[in-house]
Amino acid sequence: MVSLKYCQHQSKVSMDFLNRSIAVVEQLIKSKMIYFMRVFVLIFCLFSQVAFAQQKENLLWYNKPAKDWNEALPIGNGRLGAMIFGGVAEELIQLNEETLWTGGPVDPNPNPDAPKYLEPVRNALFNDSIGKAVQLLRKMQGPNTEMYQPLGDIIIRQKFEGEPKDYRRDLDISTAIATTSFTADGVHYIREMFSTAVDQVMILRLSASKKGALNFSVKNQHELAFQSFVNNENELVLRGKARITNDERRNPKPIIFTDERNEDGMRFEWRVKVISNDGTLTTDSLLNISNASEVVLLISAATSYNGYDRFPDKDGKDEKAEVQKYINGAMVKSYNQIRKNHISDYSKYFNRLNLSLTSLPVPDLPTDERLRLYKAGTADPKLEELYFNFGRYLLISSSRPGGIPANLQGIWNPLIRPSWRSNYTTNINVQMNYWPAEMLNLSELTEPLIEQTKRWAHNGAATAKNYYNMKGWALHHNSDIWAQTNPVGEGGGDPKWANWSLGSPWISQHLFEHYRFTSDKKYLKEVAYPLMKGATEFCLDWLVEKDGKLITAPSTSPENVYLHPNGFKGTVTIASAMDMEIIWDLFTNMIEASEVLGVDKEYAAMLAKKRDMLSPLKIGKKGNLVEWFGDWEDEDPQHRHVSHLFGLHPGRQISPLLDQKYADASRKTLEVRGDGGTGWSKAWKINFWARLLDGNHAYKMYQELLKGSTLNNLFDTHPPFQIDGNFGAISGIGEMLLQSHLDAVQLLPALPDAWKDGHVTGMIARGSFEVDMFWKNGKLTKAFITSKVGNPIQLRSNQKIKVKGLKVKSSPAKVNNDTQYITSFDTKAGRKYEIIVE
Ligand code: FUC
Repeated sequence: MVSLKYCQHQSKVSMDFLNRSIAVVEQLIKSKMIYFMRVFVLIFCLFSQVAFAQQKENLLWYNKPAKDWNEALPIGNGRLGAMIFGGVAEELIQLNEETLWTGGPVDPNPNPDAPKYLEPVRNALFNDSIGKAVQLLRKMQGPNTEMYQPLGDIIIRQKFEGEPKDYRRDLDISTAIATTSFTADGVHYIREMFSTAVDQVMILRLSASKKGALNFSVKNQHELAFQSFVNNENELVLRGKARITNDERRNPKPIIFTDERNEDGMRFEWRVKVISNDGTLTTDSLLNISNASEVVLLISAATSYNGYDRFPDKDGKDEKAEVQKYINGAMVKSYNQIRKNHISDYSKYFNRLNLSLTSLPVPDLPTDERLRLYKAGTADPKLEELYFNFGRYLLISSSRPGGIPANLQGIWNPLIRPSWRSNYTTNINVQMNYWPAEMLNLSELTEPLIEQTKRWAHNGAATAKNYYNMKGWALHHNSDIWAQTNPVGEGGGDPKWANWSLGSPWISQHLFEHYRFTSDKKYLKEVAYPLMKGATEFCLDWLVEKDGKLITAPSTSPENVYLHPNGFKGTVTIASAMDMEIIWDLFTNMIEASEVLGVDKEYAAMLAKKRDMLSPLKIGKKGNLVEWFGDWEDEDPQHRHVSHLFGLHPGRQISPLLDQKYADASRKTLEVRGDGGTGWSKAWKINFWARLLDGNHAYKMYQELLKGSTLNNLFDTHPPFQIDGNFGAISGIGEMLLQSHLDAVQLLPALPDAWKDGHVTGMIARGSFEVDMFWKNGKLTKAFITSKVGNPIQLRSNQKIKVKGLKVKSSPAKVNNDTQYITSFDTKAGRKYEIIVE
């Protein structure tokens, strides 16, 4: 075994502290220094309580192993992920690597016949021949996307004497470290695991409180064909290949790993290296460790993925060399060094924001038990905080600069045929993943999405041209690591999802939002604006003029079905509200961007004219916001998508601060839709209600999500697990506390009665301001605004405020029956302003 220098356990800082302190106390007793001992015990008690209290805040913990994947605990460094089950005699750790996908680069023109159907589709729609339009749209479809794949499993079989007791497993989301521990026959065993972005390895340390008491074996496995062996370095190696084809559980295809030219079929490899100071290692097909005291398993993985446009087999990276590189890099460092670097890297993101919703202590119960009680109606604001922080943990662990965006399951997927291929769905899901990033002070983590957008723009230009003969770039409803952009469905998909075509304008919103939060003009000029302009070009070509209005045709309202007054059901129509709102949003952003950059003045004026011609928002007979071209009923009035409220959130076209009648219509729409839905649907509704400035209803939706759509490991469930709900929910909480989409920075816009006293520090508002807020009895008591770049600011608050040291006036503004206050002032970059409530 390789030996590596590392000092005693530090995983449980407070446990260690306890042990060391006991030793000191014993010393003191021996030397009869009773007086000093008393003083010491007092100080120790004080400190250890602080340590425990701090740790418990951000801890998911359980007193039994996971019974299934939905109870296992996720760790990740953006690229390497694991789900830890915490088994005692048999531990299962299921692994992922973010680039392991089926297939290879896209065919830019898979359906050369597609363009010829566009005019007939439009004619059919204009003649209300919806059946015919659907039939024709199927002919305009292309291949389905590829699928995200599992990397394989590690199985650890541990031998010990006696019955295991004092079992516990936890995930500390303040350090991103998972720990499993138990006692057997008087020996305390601890397993500590994390995935570090610094060294690109996962590391698992097993230890026993008694010298030489560790006896276990390590095995690897994969559901598909693989090679496994122990190499000369005593590393357990698993080598495999991803399939070249994709399929679905309900329609499996034969498993094929290679094409004739060895182009596709991603290669992958992962290794487990054993490092220990004592004990013995024997190898057969397994690593067998006996009589060790402390063992570190160094795990790294790589695939041959070499970019979205390169064949992963033929032109793939040397994955073996990559794995070797990571292992070699980590080998020269001590465990404690790796651990320390990991914590400081992770906490530089995590510690930026702090939310407190209560001064109550954390209930001393396992997380699953707390969730069970919450579902039964017991209030637990600490659980609401924990879920919020867990969402931030998940984003930091699944989306890191240099990587690819978090997919439908972030980076955690155990299945070779995952639901919805664990891909990117662009009609809500992938966007929802990134809603919280900017405002929760994780702006850098949007980099993978921005980079992916460049790839979409490249492939999407071919799709716009080859499918529609149009300019710009198009992105349809599904995508993958290969940045596929064509309509999916393979001729059999329902157009209500497969042919949805407005991915490029929607994703462009994220490009502009990144600018709005960071004020980074260089980025706006060089990256965002050209991509946004490409999406605009597509939209301009895609719009059709009809009766003096600009409309889209074909159009859907994902993935809903209408009941036409003429007695037929339909999915495809013209000018759905969502289409109009998305295009309104892009044109508005383009107009603002061109102004900021001082470019394309005439172009912007043309866009403003076109924006005015867009088919307008309508209010229906029920007082609802109309979803379809006409005020038609829905087949399912409680449908999970609420696409037509795009303008309320994530857009900025509808707001009670702009025009109460559309806000009221949105409220009515939400009332008709109800408070149910899938996990992500409830998450979206938190955001909607927050934007309607109804904190209590937003909070109700948060409760609905926690009660009805949350698994024991706090993953969101559709069902099954989808990470979008986790991210959408924490975005909603952000919207309850701070809004800035209408240029003013609104403090505590939708605080619910349930969160009477609290504070949040480190949130970000558009215009590049860092905001800290403190409140009592539901009212703001104090705030701090740090101006990052020196933009002028307009604050909107429910109370009259002053700015310490500045002569500013807080002027009243009526919103419905409430009075709000507007306070404007210039700021200096880097200066922190104290806001005092009068
Ligand atoms: C959209 C939703 C589904 C699911 C899928 C991944 O198509 O309508 O509910 O979330 O994405």
